[in-house]
Amino acid sequence: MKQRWDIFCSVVDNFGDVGICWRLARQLTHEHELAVRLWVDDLASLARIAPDADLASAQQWLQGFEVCHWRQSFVGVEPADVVIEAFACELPGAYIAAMAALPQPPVWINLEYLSAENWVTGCHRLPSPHPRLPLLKHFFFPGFVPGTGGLLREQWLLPARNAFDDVAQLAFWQRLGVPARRAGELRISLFCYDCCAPLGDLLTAWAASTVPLCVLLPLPFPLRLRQQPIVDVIADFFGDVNSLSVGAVLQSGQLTARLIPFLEQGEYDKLLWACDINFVRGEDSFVRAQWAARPFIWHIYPQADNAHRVKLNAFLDLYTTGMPPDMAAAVRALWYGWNGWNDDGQIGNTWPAFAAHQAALTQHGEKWAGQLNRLGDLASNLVQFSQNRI
Ligand code: TRH
Repeated sequence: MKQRWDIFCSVVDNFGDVGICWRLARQLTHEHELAVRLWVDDLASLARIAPDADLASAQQWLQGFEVCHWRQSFVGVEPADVVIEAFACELPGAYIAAMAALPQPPVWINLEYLSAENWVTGCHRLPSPHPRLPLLKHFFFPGFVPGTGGLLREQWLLPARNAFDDVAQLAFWQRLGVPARRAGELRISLFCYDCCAPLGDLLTAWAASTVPLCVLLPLPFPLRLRQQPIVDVIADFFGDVNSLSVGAVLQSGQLTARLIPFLEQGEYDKLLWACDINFVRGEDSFVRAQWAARPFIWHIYPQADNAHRVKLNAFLDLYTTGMPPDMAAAVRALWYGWNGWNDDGQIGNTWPAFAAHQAALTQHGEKWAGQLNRLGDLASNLVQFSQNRI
């Protein structure tokens, strides 16, 4: 009989929590032959990245595993052999009680957020006994260095990326309704938080670029376009307030901006592979950009007291290791500017130096992805960890 895994996902906001749990559930099902049940409290967020999801179903089978709407009482639900609590979401009390009542309690793992900070290796795999019940929970940290759980990476991912040749790329652009690249054109994908990124300033720099630039913006809420502040910035910049809709093509100087639909998760990978430079955010798109091995810019999830600045610096320290100083400085300047930390609040002046290093950054991205690859992948590392405890 297949080993049973339950993954609990409470969506705090946006798409990262559910995006990561969905990816993990799929990989455990397809690559480790486990019987996976994914509990999600927000099916609408899931449906953004997995359009087959039925918003009205309390229980459904998608891509070979069970997806349950996490809103029921949980009385009578039998716990799985391995229980993943994603990002410290609180498991239902009845489910915890049922775990404790089993002769052999499940392996209980809290899958943590991703961070490059040094303390992570000291906390990875640490046990935490339940204060009252005979249950032990372990903390499991993804990460970028040995001594962490690594990053999510499906077995097919790098072979598929390597096989994504010019023909596949052309077919992808055709599916999106985007014309083939013009000679010398730079393609950029742009996924960022609505708040804080100095997009207007960057658009100005892009319009004045020496090469043609095509920027693709996937928009999560096509029917609520004007409620997304980023769309206002775009409308202001292009002076085109009324005709904005998904599919819009806007032009200024060397810059063409295309508003595209939010893509199914697998198609989003292809967008990252097909672009020369990727602006990503949060956690999952940030990781996918690293597997895409292209130059990328991280809009980090903003936290109280600028805690995210420490996190961003910790990552930059690792990622820029081995870069020539001027290249590392160009990366840091654009990343700081994009996250709102440049002293003058400007970002446009940091773009030319970053763009000048595009080819070298692509080479560096390959090396960096190879280094990450050697850590194993998060799903396999989770499986190995749990097998030693069952
Ligand atoms: O959406 P995010 O900001 O998500 C999260 C949440 O904010 C969460 O609370 C926070 O803790 C975490 O970030 C750090 O960014 P992220 O993580 O990149 O998730 C986006 C998901 O959406 C990812 O799985 C990729 C997917 N996606 C698509 O499937 N299609 C698309 O077109 C795009 C742009 C993204």
